Amino acid sequence: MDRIKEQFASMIEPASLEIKEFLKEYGDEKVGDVKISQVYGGMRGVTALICETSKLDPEEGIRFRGYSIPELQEKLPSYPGGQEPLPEGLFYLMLTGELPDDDTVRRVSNNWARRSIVPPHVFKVIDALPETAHPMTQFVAGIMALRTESEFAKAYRKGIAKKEYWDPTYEDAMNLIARLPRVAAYIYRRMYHNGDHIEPDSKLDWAGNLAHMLGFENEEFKELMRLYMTIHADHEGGNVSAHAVKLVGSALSDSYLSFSAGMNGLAGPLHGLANQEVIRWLFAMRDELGGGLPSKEQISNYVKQTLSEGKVVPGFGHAVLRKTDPRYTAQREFAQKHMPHDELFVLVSRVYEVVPDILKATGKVKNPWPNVDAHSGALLVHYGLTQYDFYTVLFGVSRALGTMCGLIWDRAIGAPIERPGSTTTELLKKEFAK
Ligand code: CMX
Repeated sequence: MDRIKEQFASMIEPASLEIKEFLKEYGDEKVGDVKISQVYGGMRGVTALICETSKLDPEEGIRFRGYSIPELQEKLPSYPGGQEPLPEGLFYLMLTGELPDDDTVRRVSNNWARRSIVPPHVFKVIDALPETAHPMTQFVAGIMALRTESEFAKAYRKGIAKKEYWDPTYEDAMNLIARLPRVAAYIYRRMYHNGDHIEPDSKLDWAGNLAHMLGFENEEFKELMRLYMTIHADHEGGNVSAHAVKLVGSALSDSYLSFSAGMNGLAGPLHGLANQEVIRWLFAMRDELGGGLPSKEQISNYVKQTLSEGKVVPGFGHAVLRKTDPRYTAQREFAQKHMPHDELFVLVSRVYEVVPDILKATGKVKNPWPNVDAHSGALLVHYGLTQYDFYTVLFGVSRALGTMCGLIWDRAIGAPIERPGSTTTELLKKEFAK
């Protein structure tokens, strides 16, 4: 058994016991009342899930196992000579609740490198799709093709005991995380570089190797990938991608089935696809205004035009957050450090100065501030990754870290199948509209 797995195995019993005892004592307490408006309103603000890996505070933003993004930047190990946190470290933190040292992070890197070989049929499945198929379509097809390797599906068929479910789930999760960068890079090179693929470099870390396979050898870009993969990894349990993984996983669907469900959710424009939509929208604005850097007044008019056409301003707003997303801030700081005069970064900054007041003035947008997707594309464009249709795939690779930790824990503690109740308008009216 590998050492990470061994350590995780030793945590299962105490954690299960803790939950059991907590439930015994407090199981009948209430965590809140649900209003009819919440039943119709996408369950906003209803606490109905357990997610141990991270918690989102509306005012403060995300904390991973209690650590904010600046704290992760300070406390997680970096690549030799680098400054950004290694996503391997965040994975370990989310899985075990403990901060890793350099050795542990190297162990995670090596573990994933050992598992990273993608079977050839996965590439054939991707190749069977037209090159014009959206990268997220190709990504989900690739994930489903990887499912032939599912250890959980094999073990379940043989007749595994409930107590052991976590073990093949851990294997699947680790294999999936290890293989996703290769699948993502394959799609990118297939679509945008004539299928001129780049072999992995097993000496590199997980995110550095992804950059390398995409075709970017610039050290700064590798640092960006490390930061990117860290900040997109998890956003507590109720967002569409994380919840879809958890929901589908609760039927004992394996990691591949569950993760692809999450990726189908991430591919929606109100969720992860917003990173592509932001750059598409910024480029369209620039083109319409004749190129160059638009003035604040021009941006303001363009934003108002977007709203008047009944569209959303991509990259702004959030279902939970009520302030600027700290993931936006982390990316802004990266830009200020590495590319302060980049024209697209200056445009993103101007948009930040203009949009919130306009959204506030609508009187209905609850959070006028930018989210993670408002910034990520500008950084990628700077280093030459301009093919914005691909951006959500990068988000997806990162999201595997949090969702797979969650799934391993769900199997370890025997989380039950999800089955919330539903009702009808007629029944609600009968009960309340007297
Ligand atoms: N532009 C225009 N209108 C917006 C808006 C925006 N950026 N954000 C919210 N609104 C509108 C909503 O569409 C809604 O309008 P209606 O009442 O006419 O339906 C109203 O304001 C109230 O919405 P809300 O309660 O403030 O926001 P929700 O929780 O319903 O939705 C989100 C949250 C993210 C879907 C929404 O803010 C949005 O569409 N933003 C743009 C897309 C985006 O950036 N998504 C990425 C989010 C982060 C991520 O998951 O990656």
